Amino acid sequence: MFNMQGAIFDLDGVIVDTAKYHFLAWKRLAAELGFDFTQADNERLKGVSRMRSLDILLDVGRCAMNDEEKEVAASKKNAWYMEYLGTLKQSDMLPGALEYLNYLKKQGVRIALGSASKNAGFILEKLGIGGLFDAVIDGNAVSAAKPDPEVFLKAASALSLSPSVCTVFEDSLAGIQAAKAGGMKVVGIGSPELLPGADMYVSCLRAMHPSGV
Ligand code: B16
Ligand code: MG
Repeated sequence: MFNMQGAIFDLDGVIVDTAKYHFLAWKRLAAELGFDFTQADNERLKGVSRMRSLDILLDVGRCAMNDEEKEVAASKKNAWYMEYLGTLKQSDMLPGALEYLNYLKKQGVRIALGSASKNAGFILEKLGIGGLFDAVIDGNAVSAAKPDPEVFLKAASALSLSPSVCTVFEDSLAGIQAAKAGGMKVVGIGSPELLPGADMYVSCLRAMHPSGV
């Protein structure tokens, strides 16, 4: 494997599948606005910021909103999303994620979160894994969205490590581009066809654990 002194994890699609809850909330907003929003449309929102996601949704429904209306709509969607997250628990983590985090911890690898979500702290708390992270850089801490490397550079810096000894785990194309732009190794969670540019690919974090848990 790579010289991995730091491991930086994306949240949605890597540690936990929150995309299904985002989908329910965006679909509810679309219904209120009078149009349908499909699973295929939802794929376009993965790894994308909340406000950019709203723009994509409005594009799907051919709707226009001014900035004030957008703020109201995004807040409404987020309230529904947080309500859906209410039942989230540790057993909802993606296969092998908890085991791999614990394994890295035992190996002395420093661990950070690098997510676009402004709800990352809340989600880590619901999963009961906040204590495993040496640093959390989320949507509240960055000004430039992926594929800009800011989130991962801030994560490496918070771990006091050079990007060259950090490995990023990502499920979105913009995230892979961000990690490469930051000079890090990147493991794509998914397929090379959908996520070109990663250094290696696995279907989930279970495949990273040496004992294959
Ligand atoms: P929030 P990640 C991303 O998480 C999601 O993939 C994306 O669908 C969402 O719009 C974004 O977080 C912002 O989330 O509304 O909670 O701030 O993959 O970067 O961990
Ligand atoms: Mg993701």
